[in-house]
Amino acid sequence: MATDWKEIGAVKEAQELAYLMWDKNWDEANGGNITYILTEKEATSLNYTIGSGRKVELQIPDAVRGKYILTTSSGSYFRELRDNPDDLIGIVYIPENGDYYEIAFGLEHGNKPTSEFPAHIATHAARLAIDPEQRVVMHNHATNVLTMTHVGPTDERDFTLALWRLIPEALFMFPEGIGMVPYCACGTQHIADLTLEKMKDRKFVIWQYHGVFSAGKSLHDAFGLLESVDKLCGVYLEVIRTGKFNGGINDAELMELANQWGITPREGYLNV
Ligand code: 2HA
Ligand code: ZN
Repeated sequence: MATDWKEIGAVKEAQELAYLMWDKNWDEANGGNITYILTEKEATSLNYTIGSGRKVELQIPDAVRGKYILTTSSGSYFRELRDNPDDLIGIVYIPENGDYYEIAFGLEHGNKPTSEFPAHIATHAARLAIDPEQRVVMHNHATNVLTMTHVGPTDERDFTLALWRLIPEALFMFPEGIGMVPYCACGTQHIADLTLEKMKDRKFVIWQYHGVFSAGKSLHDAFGLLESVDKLCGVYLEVIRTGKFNGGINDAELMELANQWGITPREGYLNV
C-alpha cells in the first residue's frame, strides 16, 4: 500500500520548523521557503504514477533529475503550514528528460512551488555535486542576517571574518566561509545562477538586502547552521552598537583553532 505523503517524517518536521521560524520573526507573511529531496525509500513508498501530475515548465539542472522534492508553495504563510499542508506544501517529481516538473502530491487548488524554486534546485544541484547526502535548502529573512547586510561588511570575505572573530565555533561551523550574492531581483533564473556558483563550495549564502540560503543533509542541519549564523549576526550588531569592539579572535588565533580541529579555513581569508 502507498504511504500517505503527509505521513513522511520530513513533511511533519518541515511544518514544525516553518512554525518555529515564523515564531522567530524570520518568515513574516509569505516570506521564506523550504525544499527537501526525498530519500529513495520515501519516494518509492509514495507509489506515484509518473506522468499523472500537473506539469509546470522550468529549466532543470541534471543533478536533480529523477528526484522527488518536497516544497512549500508560492505565497504560503509559514504560520499556516501546519494547518493546511494540502494547499501550502507539496511534492514534485523531476523527470529524467525535459524542462518541466510534475506536481505529484499536495499544492492543491492550483498552488505552485515557491517562487524561489529555481534557486532551490540550483542549490541542490551545486551541493549534490560535492555531497551526495545533500537534501535540504531553506530560505528566509532571518532578521539579524538581513540587518547585518545593511550595516556590516558588503564583501563576503570581510563578512565571514567578522563572524569568525566573534566565537571559536564559527570557524568550525563554516570554515569554507559564507557567500554573498550582491543585491539583485529575487525569484529569477539570474539569482538562481548566482546562488549556484556560490553554493559550489559553501553551505550558506546570503542574498544582500534580502535573506539567507542554508543547505544541508537534513532539516536539522540546515536549520542549525541558519540559527547559528543569525545568532552571530545578532552579536555583531550588538557589538558595533556599543562602539567599543576590541577586535575579537585574531588571524593567528583562528589558524591555531583550525590546526587544533584539523579543518582548513577558506584559502586567502586569514593573513598568517
Ligand atoms: O517566498 O521569501 O524570496 C517569499 C520569499 C521570496
Ligand atoms: Zn525571500
